[in-house]
Amino acid sequence: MSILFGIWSFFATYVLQKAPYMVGFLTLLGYCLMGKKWYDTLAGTLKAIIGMLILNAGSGGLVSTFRPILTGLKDRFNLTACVIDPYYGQNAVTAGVEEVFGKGFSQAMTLLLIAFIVNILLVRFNRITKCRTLFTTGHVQVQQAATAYWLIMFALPQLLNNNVAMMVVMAVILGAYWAVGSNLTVKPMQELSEGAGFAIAHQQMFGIRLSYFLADKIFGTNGGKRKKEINKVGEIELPGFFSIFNENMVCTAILMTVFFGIIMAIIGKPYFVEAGATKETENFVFYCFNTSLNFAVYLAILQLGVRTFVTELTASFQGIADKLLPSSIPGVDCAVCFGFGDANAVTFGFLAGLTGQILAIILLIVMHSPTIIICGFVPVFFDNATMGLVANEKGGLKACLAIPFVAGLVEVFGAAFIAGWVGMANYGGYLGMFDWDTVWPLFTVVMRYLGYAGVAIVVVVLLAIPQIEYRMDPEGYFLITEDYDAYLEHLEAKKAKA
Ligand code: ASC
Repeated sequence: MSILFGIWSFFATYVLQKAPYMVGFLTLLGYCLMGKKWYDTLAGTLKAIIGMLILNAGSGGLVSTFRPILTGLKDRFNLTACVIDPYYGQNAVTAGVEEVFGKGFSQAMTLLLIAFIVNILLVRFNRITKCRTLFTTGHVQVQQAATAYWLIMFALPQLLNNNVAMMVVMAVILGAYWAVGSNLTVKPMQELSEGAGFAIAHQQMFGIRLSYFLADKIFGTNGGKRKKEINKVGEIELPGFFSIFNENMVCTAILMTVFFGIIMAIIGKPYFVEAGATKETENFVFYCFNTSLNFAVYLAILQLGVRTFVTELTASFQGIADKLLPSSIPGVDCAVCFGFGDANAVTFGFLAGLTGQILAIILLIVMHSPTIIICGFVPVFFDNATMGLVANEKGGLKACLAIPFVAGLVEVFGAAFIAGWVGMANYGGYLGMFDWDTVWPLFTVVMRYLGYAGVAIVVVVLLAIPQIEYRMDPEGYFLITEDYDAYLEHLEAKKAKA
């Protein structure tokens, strides 16, 4: 028994929670199931792990360089504010959960495991459930388990005396959210990547689908019903001087230097000297310029990581789809989609989202909101860049700017409401990613006011979503994950008939 527990504990700590090794494990399993030669399996597994590690180096570099700049605003102006950022959110749970609910978070790993099993079962029986995607992003699952723990205990205090009921409720809701949310991104991602064979398993999955839907409805062809030229970011030929913006690295470098240059100038040199980021003797303008250029550097690293691991993971996943989880594809980190579509849409989506968030924060201050939010780098960049990229595919430049801008407003207002209401703002942070500023607050309200009936409503609504999507195109629904070329032919045939 203790050996089994040891194996499980090793797996939970070093595989389940660490995306590179989870991806490596799935690649290994997939290739083994396909009966690949051992040395090809070894090579593929290593490439998958290394690719994810490179991706993490890129996203980690972005986060560690640019997060302190945004939170510097808070320190510089002595604001008591709630930072929306997954790591601040996790710290807030750790710091506050015991004090507020009299319950520590020692059951987090059990919750994670049961919720993951719920996800696997929903995919295993997908002829009934219609769920096609497996969540593989462990670090995000940990953050979400922590936040869901708080939100659900707040909504259903009656669960506090019943550990078993609490675990079941939480695991079912969280597992269903993982399966259903990532399933919603199948279509946007298959279109964006031209059938690369992955979905997104992150924190803005409903946001991705909403962005895809609205971009097409408002700015695009409305499902082919409207004749319209879509001016995608990558297709716009800028004249003269502006043509340099067509080059992604140059565009990112210039825009980030302007944006972060302004923010860093507002914060001022003494703050950065005190934080040990620069020296009194170093030229501050040079420091700002160099820091801003690193944005383009980390983005390039991140894209290299994507190119390294995506083919290995999706090719090997075929083995899992054939033998264990039929018609399924892996759900991966949102940064993976930055390797597809128009690279500049990532930058534009981020800047539009940041503008929306800053405007919303100013409004909170002006309206004397009891909870003031500070934008964290992770939501403002990863959410809005992803949604911008998706919006651009369906609705072009205008969608790529408008949708993340509105999303930026929603992220701040949604976070201010939920973090203030449930008391997480008092501990300085909230997860703050798009789904957690929209659908999760909604779940919390429903459960808080309707109790167990609310739990049933949340679960039924979640599980109904893939059913509705399936009914809209029963023949194409599984084809899109099984054989993308055949799916495209199916779409053509459908169009010809109509
Ligand atoms: C998150 C989180 C990160 C980033 C990363 C993006 O939600 O916790 O570290 O997004 O996953 O690549």
